[in-house]
Amino acid sequence: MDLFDHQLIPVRLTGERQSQIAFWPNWLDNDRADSLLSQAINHIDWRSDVIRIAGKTIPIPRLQQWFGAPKTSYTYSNIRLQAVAFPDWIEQLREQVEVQSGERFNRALVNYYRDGSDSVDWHADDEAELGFEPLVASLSLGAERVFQLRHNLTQERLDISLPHGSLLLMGPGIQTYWQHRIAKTKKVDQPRVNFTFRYMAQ
Ligand SMILES: [Mn+2]
Repeated sequence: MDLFDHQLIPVRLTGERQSQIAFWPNWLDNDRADSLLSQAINHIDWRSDVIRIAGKTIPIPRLQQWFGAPKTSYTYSNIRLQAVAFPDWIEQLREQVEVQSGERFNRALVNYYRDGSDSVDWHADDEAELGFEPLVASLSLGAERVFQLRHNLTQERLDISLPHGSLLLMGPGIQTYWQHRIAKTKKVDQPRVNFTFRYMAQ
């Protein structure tokens, strides 16, 4: 792990206000990234959740799991996720992300995109439970997918390709002024797992 091998990508918020994305494209070496990917795919108890839109029940196009303090939960799009305690191997990863970013994280939403037909639509990680201007640290494992960002007011776009073992930290205000997605793609037939670390006060 090389603390200095990273890029700071400037991100416009509004008026004079700027934020940034910190990006470590080669954060984990290949062997560790490989072993974490297979550990995640084989040992996380993946949930297949549904959302209800206009009375219809639609499965979300990915699997997921939510880790945090036992007896806490997280709700988005009317999906209530009861927290699973951090297993040791994810706890170790959480601590490593804290050291690298200099920020605190005590929750992880983990997404499993089984192939290019899995996706997440435009959204922001802005649930009230995450507090004001939450930071989100995102570790990517497996197939490289394009992380797309779109400014809410100007429609400005920013695309970042996320390689196996990369770490990306979205700075303050980005969830307020931007949305992000992982679009479906026919070019990918391999799985991707994404650990997104967050902080919640309770
Ligand atoms: Mn998100």
